[in-house]
Amino acid sequence: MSTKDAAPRTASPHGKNDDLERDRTRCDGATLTTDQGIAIPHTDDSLKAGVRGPTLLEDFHFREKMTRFDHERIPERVVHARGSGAHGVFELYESLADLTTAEFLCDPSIVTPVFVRFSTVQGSRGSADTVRDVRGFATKFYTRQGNFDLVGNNMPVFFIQDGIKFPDFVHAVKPEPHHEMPQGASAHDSFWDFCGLVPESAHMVMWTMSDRAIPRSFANMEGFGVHTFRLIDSKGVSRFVKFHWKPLAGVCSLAWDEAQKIAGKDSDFHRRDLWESIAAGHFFEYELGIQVIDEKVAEGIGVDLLDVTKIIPEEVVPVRRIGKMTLNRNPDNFFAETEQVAFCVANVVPGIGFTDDPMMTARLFSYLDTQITRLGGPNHAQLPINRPLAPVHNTQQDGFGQHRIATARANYVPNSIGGGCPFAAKAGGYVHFPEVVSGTKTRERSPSFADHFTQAAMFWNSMSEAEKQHITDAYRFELSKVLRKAIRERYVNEVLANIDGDLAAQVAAAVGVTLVANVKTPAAKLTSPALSMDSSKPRSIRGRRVAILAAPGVDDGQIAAVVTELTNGGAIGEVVSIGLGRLFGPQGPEATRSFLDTSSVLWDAVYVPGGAQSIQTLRAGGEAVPFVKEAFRHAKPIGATGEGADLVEAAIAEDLGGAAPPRASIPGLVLARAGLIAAFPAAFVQAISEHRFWGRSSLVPPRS
Ligand code: HDE
Repeated sequence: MSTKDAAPRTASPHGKNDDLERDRTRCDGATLTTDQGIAIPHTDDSLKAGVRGPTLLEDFHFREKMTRFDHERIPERVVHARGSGAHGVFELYESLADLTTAEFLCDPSIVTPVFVRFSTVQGSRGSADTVRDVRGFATKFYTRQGNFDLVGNNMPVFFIQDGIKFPDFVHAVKPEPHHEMPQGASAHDSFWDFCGLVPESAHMVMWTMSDRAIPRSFANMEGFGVHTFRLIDSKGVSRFVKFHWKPLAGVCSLAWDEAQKIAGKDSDFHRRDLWESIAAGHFFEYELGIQVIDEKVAEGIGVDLLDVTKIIPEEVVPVRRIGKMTLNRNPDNFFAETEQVAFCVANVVPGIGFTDDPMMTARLFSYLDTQITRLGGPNHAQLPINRPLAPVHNTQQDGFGQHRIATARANYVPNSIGGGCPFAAKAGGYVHFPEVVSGTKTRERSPSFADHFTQAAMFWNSMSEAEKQHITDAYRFELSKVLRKAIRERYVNEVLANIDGDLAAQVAAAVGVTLVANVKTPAAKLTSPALSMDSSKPRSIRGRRVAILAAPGVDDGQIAAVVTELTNGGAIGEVVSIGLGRLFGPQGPEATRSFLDTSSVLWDAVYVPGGAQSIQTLRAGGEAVPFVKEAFRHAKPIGATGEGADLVEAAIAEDLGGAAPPRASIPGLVLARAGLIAAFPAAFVQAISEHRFWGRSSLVPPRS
């Protein structure tokens, strides 16, 4: 029974929130002290020999305060440095006891607390959110059997097939070594050099050139465990499984021009959206999905499931939705929670197991290893955000940052001094799947990993016309930034020509290279409709932000009707004006944004209400028309009532070079003159729920 629409239950009384409560400090009425608890009466002046004399070394308060400050930063993650986190809960729809012994997947009455961290990959901690990049989607399930970390991405494949190449790939995509540029971007020589020489990256690069790499919100991204894992049942039978997250808000993205501008206007765009949405009670929701396939059956589906550059199309093995995750609580402290959280692919619970995917094996080593440096030693599992809810007993000891005081006299197993404690688990402990393994040691790639282009072409073939155009534009943009012509030539001729001839030709023409290769587009024209974002578009306006452009003299009644409709649907409508405050009289709406502090790119839709004087002021001010024009370019829904329609029509005519087509033929444009005003709010909301009207680009003449 799906409980998809039910409100999330709160986690159990002993959930992660209660667990973290032990460590939350509150300052209400407290006295300032040193770390030793010594009360401090004064912290504005250091201890000096005379009011104009030297500061004394004796000043322990000054020394402690400065030393602590000097050591506040820890190394950022070597990849995925920029991230944002949230707490939540996972609720299972129905028992999967026929597939796994993992308790949190067998008992629907259990509410499992989770912590999720979303991230970009390439940029540093302070880089912009809306860059073209893969997004990390890492989830820590605090289950009663210990922590299960699903450390996934928002794309289901990866750039390389063997983890030994990960350092090379990361060096190539990160800023170049001599001048540390560019930040938060793959559009540079070393990335395209590597990808041109490593064609196994072709499929993943296709995904990163698609709009999936510029999501509108973390709420609008799918998530993927990427690797093939195992589910193991109580009889020890193992089946292959791929994990998916399906966002209930639908999948949608920004326009590339918009994403670049947002990076300057509000580099915290996704972080702010996550934070403000949760604070406003618009929780982010995702269903956990699984594709389960018998290992023997998997051998016959034409792709090697140990190869992370391949997917199982959803049309071949459907995704079964098994539960819902709701992100419903912002962290209290960014450093303590989002920065210190440590995910590890090796954190699995009984009933979930690994496969021989050579990328997975590398990851099983890398995460704990990197965290020992990043979090200052081996005891980071004791940090509040990382510690499991399940009790921890073992004989591991000492190391930097040990927080426990072990009282046992025997710190080894087996022992008789401590009565044998801690005891090995009698039942229910983690047992590795007893896979039979044999083989000759070799540094070779399996021939079953060899086909790099069929699924890249399948992705391309499955896109809508608008998606194909965006992908083509992305290749053009990125390769245009590559300074060395030989790298551009190689990518077009040795990679794109193997995927699609038209794509290769269009990109070649734009980046100044000649398509010399025989186009070797894969013979089988495979498609998978589920790959198109059109198949999972948003259906509601929840969380959408609508700019209402108004000046004194506006028709308040029109604003009120639209705001009510937006609020009812869970969207936010804010008045943007020539200044902030109550510009429309004491009863009128308040302008919470002005043209000075916001920008068209920060909104999902624009509404221009009527009122002759308001429209006259807005047009004279010179900001409103470009605001609407830009929204039009970015394919956003635009609505206007009364005289507002004049302003919108003027903006569109300007954008289309004076030749505005008939209004009815412009998708996503909702205009209502006097007679239609009553029906307007519902029609406008309907347009917003469709998110974007990419088809509109055919009306817009190309930029000179
Ligand atoms: Fe990671 N990855 N990765 N990765 N990865 C890290 O671990 C690594 C890969 C992913 O929000 C690091 O603690 C190797 C695939 C996410 O804290 C590091 C390989 C996928 C995050 C590391 C991969 C991911 C990381 C850096 C190739 C999708 C951020 C800091 C074998 C399934 C988690 C850290 C967070 C972070 C290694 C490939 C996802 C260095 C060696 C494939 C979401 O350990």
